[in-house]
Amino acid sequence: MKDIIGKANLSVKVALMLKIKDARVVVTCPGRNFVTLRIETADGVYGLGDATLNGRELAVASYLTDHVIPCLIGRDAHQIEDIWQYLYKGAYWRRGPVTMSAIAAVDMALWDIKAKAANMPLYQLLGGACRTGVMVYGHANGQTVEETVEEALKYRAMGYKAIRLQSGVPGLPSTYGVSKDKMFYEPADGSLPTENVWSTAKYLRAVPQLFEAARLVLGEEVHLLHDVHHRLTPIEAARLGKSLEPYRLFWMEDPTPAENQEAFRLIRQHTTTPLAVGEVFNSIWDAKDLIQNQLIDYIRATVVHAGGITHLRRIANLADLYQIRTGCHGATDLSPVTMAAALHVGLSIPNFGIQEYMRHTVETDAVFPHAYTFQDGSLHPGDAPGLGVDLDEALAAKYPYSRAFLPVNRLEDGTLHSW
Ligand code: EZ4
Ligand code: CO
Repeated sequence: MKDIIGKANLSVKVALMLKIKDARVVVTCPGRNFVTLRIETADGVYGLGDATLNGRELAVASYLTDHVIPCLIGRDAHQIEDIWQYLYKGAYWRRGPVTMSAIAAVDMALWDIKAKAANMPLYQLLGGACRTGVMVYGHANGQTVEETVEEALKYRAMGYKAIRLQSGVPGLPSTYGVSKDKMFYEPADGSLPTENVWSTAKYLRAVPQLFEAARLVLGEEVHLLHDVHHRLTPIEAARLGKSLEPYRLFWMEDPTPAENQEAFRLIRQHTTTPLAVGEVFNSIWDAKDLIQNQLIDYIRATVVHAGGITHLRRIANLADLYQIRTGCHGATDLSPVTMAAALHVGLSIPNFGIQEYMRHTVETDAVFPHAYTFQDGSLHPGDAPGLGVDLDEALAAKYPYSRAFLPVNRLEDGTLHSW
């Protein structure tokens, strides 16, 4: 009895007010640029948030340093929802990737602090685990169909249960999403944007051939995915979806841009290939019509670009009502801090679908030591208190910011693509 009372008293000792004493932004480039927010409380507990916006990193760094951090000092780190509302509504200028990435970084850091203060891995505070791990998909890509399928075999040998396939398009010199490096793919590749050439006709001929070969070699068990990178019009996407039906894709991603959410209705009417979209979304309003009209099957909004854990959970909750599952963006430009946050969310929500997982380089993993681990095609966030990711600032300082852009895409006659 005494023991029980002693334990109860211990739990009361958890600080109910955690005053934010300091916050700073760390920009580092261990192979690619990352922007990280570190919030520290008067008690010495600190939290990390990712604020990386590929190709526009310094805009978010300034937003945080110049406009957000001064408003945080002295606030109670426990008041995550109130601080979220304060930064969102209080800014007057709502939404947009820069603002929402900055808010996301604050939100992640505060959840990290709260879970550390509670001495629990974050997923426990979010309701606890709904599954044993978070199924991930890796990227197999190659210049030719043969090369791509060979890469996919390597992923399957590593235990992956889901693989995204991207192949070079015959007749086009280079294709976005198809890298020279295999395991560590980095699309932001120039200090000025490189230019790719695009032909929809050539692409639409090539993709079904890739998936026909992939099913023949890889069999029926493994999940196969494909990313269109917003390159098609709705009717072209409808045609691609239809032509891929025999190969039973897990999803066709970003078939057309979604500024006009209604555009997906047209694709939906023509194909049973499942649809995923949302890696560039930054708010629930970007997804509202897509979700409420059941125009998609997977929502790809992420912790870092869609307002943090607090807002992503709101999006996931709405999606759950309409039998839509999550499939969060998880490319290398989302730091290990975002990956960890995504894993805690993915483990704890009812409608988790799949998580993208592009491996970070050894240099990035050294700057961000983390507790999450890969096993049997799934990631688990680990049981360290908080997010389970740290930042080695001394090591980070050795990698100064290096400007890098995502490529632009032009049609063969020079017209800038995509819509
Ligand atoms: O183009 O992360 O699904 N993954 C992707 C990525 C994105 C980059 C953009 O920064 O589409 O490769
Ligand atoms: Co994508």
